Amino acid sequence: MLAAKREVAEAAAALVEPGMRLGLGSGSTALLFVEALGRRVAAGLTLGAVVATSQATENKARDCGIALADMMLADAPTGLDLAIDGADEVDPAFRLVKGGGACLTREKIVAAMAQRVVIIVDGTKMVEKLGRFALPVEVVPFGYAATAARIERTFGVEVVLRGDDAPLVTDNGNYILDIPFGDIADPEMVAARLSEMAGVVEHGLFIGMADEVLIAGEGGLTRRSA
Ligand code: ABF
Repeated sequence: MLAAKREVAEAAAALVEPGMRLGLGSGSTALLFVEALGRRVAAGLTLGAVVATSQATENKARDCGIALADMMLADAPTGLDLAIDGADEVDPAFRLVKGGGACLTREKIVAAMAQRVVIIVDGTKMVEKLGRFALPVEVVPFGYAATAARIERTFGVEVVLRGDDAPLVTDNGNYILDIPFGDIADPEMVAARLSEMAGVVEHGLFIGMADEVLIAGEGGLTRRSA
């Protein structure tokens, strides 16, 4: 599995061209990509503005000698040439479930900024139907029990607040509710219903965002375009 992730991470780093404005994803595969990119930067590759989708990725990028733009500032980049990120599930229509690492909101903002979004996964992430992986939803802590109850009433599924002894707090200071759908029959409908709910910051369905998927498997690397 690690070898597959490394292979796909190296292939993603090879897609980066000099001067590109880049979005760096989160999760173990994306962090391997950041390491591979760091090696190219150390070898002389120059980049345009680079933004990270999580504190963990920010730390890794800095360790690898990659300079980052501050996304909290008014003059932060508003567009990117390429974003490279992992996923928890990818279906045949390139719809994604993301957020297993609790970074979905920044990941979606960065993907929305990018002209081209490349998703890097190992073959186990490719599914016929989304939903086996519980769908992460980032919610504001204020009134989160009411938000959870509204989600449960809407979809008839019991949600789980992420965290063991205490709620997990995201990089944005919010909580994560996981919805164990099992099978999402209509991802567009679920996405639309969640987006209009008070208290929901963002959900982990990424629809119409991925342009390409790089898949590492036993037979080597596959590249698919939307
Ligand atoms: C992020 O990290 C995600 O949105 C997804 O939740 C996760 C995938 O992690 P990994 O590459 O470790 O499987 O990209």
